[in-house]
Amino acid sequence: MSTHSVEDIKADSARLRGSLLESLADPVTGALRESDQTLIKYHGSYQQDDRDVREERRQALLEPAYAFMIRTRTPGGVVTPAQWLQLDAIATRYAERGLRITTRQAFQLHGVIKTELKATMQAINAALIDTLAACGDVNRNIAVAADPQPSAAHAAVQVQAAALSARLLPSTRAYYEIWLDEERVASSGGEEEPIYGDRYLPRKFKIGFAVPPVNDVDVFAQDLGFIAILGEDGALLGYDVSVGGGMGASHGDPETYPRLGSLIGFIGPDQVTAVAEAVVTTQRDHGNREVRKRARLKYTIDDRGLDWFRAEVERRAGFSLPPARPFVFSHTGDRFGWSEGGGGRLQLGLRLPAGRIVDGRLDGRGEPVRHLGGLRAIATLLQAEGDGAEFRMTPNQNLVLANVPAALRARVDVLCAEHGLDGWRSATPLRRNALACVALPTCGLAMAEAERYLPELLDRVQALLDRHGIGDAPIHLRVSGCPNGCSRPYLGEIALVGRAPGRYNLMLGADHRGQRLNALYRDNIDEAAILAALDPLFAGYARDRHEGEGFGDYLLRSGAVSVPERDIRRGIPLANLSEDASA
Ligand code: SRM
Ligand code: SF4
Repeated sequence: MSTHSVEDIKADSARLRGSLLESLADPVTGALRESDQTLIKYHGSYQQDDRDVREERRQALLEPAYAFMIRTRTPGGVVTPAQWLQLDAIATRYAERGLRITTRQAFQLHGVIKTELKATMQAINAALIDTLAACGDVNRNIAVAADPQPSAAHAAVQVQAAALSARLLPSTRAYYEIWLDEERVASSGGEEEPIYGDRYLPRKFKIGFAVPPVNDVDVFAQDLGFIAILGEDGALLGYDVSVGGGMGASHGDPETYPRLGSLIGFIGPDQVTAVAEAVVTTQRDHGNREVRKRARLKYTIDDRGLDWFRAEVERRAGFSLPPARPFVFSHTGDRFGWSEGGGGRLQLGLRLPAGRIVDGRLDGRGEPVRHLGGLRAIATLLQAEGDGAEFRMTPNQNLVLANVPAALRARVDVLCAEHGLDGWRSATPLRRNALACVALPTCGLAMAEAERYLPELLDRVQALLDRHGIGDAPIHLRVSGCPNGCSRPYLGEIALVGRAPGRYNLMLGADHRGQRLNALYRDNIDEAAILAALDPLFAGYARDRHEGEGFGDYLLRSGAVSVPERDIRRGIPLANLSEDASA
């Protein structure tokens, strides 16, 4: 769809209502009218079709197997055990393939048919979770460091992120009228949108809050990133602000590229809303509305310059930003297993391959899993006896059971073991850290497999590592079915980016801290060629790596891969912030 038609659809939509009610009521097709397919995204849903049966249905002269994906707005990915149980019941009743934890700490449900869409939305809202603005050209679900344990400031950061998420919601009542039967009133369709205006943003917008030393949210991949700066006593002093991160690119189009965010300064905790609104409205007013592929904030900044952007943000916010303060990231991964959670409580990090939570088959290999049932049993226990325990989805598609009373540990362990949820115990670091986007069969943009291919790929890469005697190397591997980069592949030490069925670009050389992008190593190759390319690199790494040296860092040191300076964010202090403008 051209940029102009998306811009027109937004402007003509009566604040995101369009003809959604008519589209939903149309019994002749499982699809929505074309413009409503754009608008429903702002309500947290995508029209999709099952690509596994697309050709078969075309030949049988049937319309595609249309169904809807629904994504929640769950800032920081936090839900109560009761909400978990409700979402599980909704997924079991209305969706296919269980629950899916996304790389932005949301739930996705796939395969909801049009006639059940409204009931599903109502059930989600009855669980006190909404889906408003989970997709579309607005601020999306806000990502927050998932592990509450390393810092006492974490709770304050989570509260601030949730408040910002609410603050940046569109004001339209369309969502409540269409899905929750709120009565239309005279002003319906003409609501003021003080932050967004009538055309909303030029493109999607993403915010993340990191709490060093962990960079699980990949803060430099966010349009707007807040890096918590903590005092010696652990108190929250404020945030360094990063702008213009983003992963999406198109094959063969140098006008599009992944970009790491640039630091523009430090703010106090009470300045978060003002800065966020200044950044969002600057992008609203100056983002590219002509060429949709160039409409993300990263291009606005590169086109106009970081100094211009910072000055504009300062002008709108009404204060200037002092230089960013020092911080250190050690890694982007999750912590698995039990740990102290503060206040005598415990927490448990669980590995969920590619975030998919199902009972039955997890992948094409026929291995049975019972993760959905297992987490249901755990949620039931925590609901009854957990006394404030909660589920936290991580940006690495995993789960943390937080604030668990120590007395429940043994019973949770039994449930994990019974349902195969203790896979983290035996998983190698490669398997623990791997990410894959959804891709086929639901993603309409997928060029190659990702989630379904991950287990097989991991088997082969692991076997290769084992052969070189480095099976325990903590390598970060990420797979995306296309260059849009939903698994943030350009921040993987090894990444496969889909080109065509069975073919990928092999990207290498990112670091463990989310501060360096990788680089293209081999273009459009199949699995055999990928393994052949990795083989000598693993041999060299096994032979020559320094103590504690990551694979990506080794590849750079050995000269196998080079990454341009603009794709690296060095640790603060930066001597001269404007140098970063060249990035
Ligand atoms: Fe994404 C589009 C899935 C995180 C960059 N993404 C899509 C769609 C909706 C396909 C579509 O437009 O038709 C995918 C739905 C697949 C499906 O069947 O469920 C999809 N994206 C996902 C999820 C579910 C991947 C996952 O495996 O977890 C993640 C949902 C996040 C959430 O809860 O909100 C997801 N997507 C990301 C991320 C990572 C992040 O935000 O940290 C990125 C890279 C960061 C960025 O935005 O730059 C990302 N998704 C994209 C893009 C490229 C945007 C661009 O600037 O060019 C698209 C395509 C588009 O927007 O046109 C896209
Ligand atoms: Fe789909 Fe591409 Fe995103 Fe994967 S990276 S979910 S294939 S849009």
